[in-house]
Amino acid sequence: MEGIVVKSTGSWITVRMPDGSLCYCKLKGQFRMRDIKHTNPVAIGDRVEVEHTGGDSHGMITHIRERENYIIRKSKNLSKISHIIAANLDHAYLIVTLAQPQTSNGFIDRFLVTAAGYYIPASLIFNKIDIYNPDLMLILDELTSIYEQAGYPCYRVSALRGDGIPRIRELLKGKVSLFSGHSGAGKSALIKAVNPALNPRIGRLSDTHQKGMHTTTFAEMLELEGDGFIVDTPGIKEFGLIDFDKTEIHRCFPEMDRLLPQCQYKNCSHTHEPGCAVKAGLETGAVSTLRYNSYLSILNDR
Ligand SMILES: Nc1nc2c(ncn2[C@@H]2O[C@H](COP(=O)(O)OP(=O)(O)O)[C@@H](O)[C@H]2O)c(=O)[nH]1
Ligand SMILES: [Mg+2]
Ligand SMILES: [Zn+2]
Repeated sequence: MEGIVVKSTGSWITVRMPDGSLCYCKLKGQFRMRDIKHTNPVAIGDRVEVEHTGGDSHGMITHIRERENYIIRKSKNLSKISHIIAANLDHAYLIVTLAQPQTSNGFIDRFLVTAAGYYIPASLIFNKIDIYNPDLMLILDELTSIYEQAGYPCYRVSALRGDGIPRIRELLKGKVSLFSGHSGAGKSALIKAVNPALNPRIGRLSDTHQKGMHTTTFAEMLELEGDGFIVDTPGIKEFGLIDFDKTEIHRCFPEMDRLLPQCQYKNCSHTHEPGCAVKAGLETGAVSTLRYNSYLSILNDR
């Protein structure tokens, strides 16, 4: 029987079976050493074949289905071994806040580049609109227009007040969705607003032990009532990029990628080349300066 891995932190791997029951599993020995690129041979979101061993509640994972996609944690050193945060994601949502805390544009663009790098469709959810003053609302309008023009849907919500929540609930139905964002942006509160029966830890990470310490936090997969899963990523600041080449970065900026055929050079980096359609787009407003600057900054530090 095939199930989906919903937890994989302790010594048991929790697999949700098609009937909704949970099965606590061990990995068959062969997998443990197979994949030396990753510290974890099985990750949440993995579709796995389970053989029951002790009644219905215990089993053995005998097969891991090939992943459609996955994201890894950004590694702290030059180690070639990475940790898979989650696999088989349908959509990635970045929870953005313009205040308390403020999410920087650089952070938003890095997230979007990463999602594109993994071929995961992404959207932005602007949270805490209940506390935005008129100036922030103007910024919100501006960002919404920039990102929607680039091809990323933008939603505005207040997890606290309930604005925009039914729409989000609708989007998540039947999907495996990643929730990411700065600590304190309201990921947990949003999850609770979408599905009050769920109880993610709200407002914990930023205040106590998170800062400065090497805390290991794990993503968790939460099952939504009425179909669907959310992958919450507490404490995960940035995702790692897989085998990324400078010449591919523009692919992760859809509005620039669309213009490449009009650049004079097929391999235009949109920096110094003559006849560059992206640079021309900066003049006409087809490409936003804010996005272009993020592009340059990502290009430069790789
Ligand atoms: N004003 C306001 N505060 C919020 C909203 N959503 C979350 N918060 C608060 O922001 C803090 C961090 O929320 P939490 O869900 O733990 O953030 P997480 O770290 O992203 O999971 C908590 O004190 C929440 O009560 C919102 O829509 N409006
Ligand atoms: Mg949280
Ligand atoms: Zn160009």
